[in-house]
Amino acid sequence: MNERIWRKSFTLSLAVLIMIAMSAAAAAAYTIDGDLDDWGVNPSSGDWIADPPAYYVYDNWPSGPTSTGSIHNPGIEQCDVEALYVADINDSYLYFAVILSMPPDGYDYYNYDGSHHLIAGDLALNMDNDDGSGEYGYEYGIKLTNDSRTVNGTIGDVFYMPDWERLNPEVAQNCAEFSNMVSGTRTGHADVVYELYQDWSGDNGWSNYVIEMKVPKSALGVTGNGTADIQATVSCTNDVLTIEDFEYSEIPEFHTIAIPAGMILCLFFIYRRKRQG
Ligand SMILES: [Ca+2]
Ligand SMILES: [Ca+2]
Ligand SMILES: [Ca+2]
Ligand SMILES: [Ca+2]
Repeated sequence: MNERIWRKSFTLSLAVLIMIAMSAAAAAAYTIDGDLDDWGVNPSSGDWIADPPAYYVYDNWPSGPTSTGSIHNPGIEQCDVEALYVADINDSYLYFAVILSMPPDGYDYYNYDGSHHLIAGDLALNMDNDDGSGEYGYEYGIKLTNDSRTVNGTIGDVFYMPDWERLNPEVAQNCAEFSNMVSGTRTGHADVVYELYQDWSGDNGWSNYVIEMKVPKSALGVTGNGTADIQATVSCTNDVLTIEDFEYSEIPEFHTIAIPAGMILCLFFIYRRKRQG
């Protein structure tokens, strides 16, 4: 082939391949940094609804907004779970975000019989959408606190077949049947950021917090497409948000990533040899 034409067609195909690779990278849109701008969410500017393909539910006590049809009173602002999000962008992970008012170290609630240490509930997943598998149907959980009453491990650890308990039944509103894992079989680890929510640092006289996480589908036993139920709550179960029938996709096969990357590398080396030769 004429050298000049060869070079021209090579440059064109390289440009196309780089564009394909870049658009694939752009789809990996969620950065685990405690900022939900990448979800299209910012309550300070009234943006509670996440951009597609994310699912959302929100219910902010006392003044709304709410997507649940009512505004639930959690007793104290610290127990308000404000929003829950989940997304699948057809890569090897599932992405979750929670907006809540419970600090990462929990909150000491005092009443007539003393102090009660409240914490965030662990994220609960009914990955097979079968209420008969897993306690209360939720056969997977993601550990979200270091509280010693919960299952041993580090924040982000994923557990299969956890024993779910309500940690503060003595002050519970019983909006959910359970809150935290006390045991289980570890299957993997999620990236988790749980911190003060910079974009919406408080409401109703108390701070707001954000939990953003990225969980390998392999740790959740994903073997194909499916639907899941997800629950976020607090240890007294005074508030709960659930997303039902979230549709997730199978783990992408290696060749969908490897073939374009390999083609770019091959072309690069052919081009270099031709230039040198
Ligand atoms: Ca983010
Ligand atoms: Ca609130
Ligand atoms: Ca709420
Ligand atoms: Ca189940």
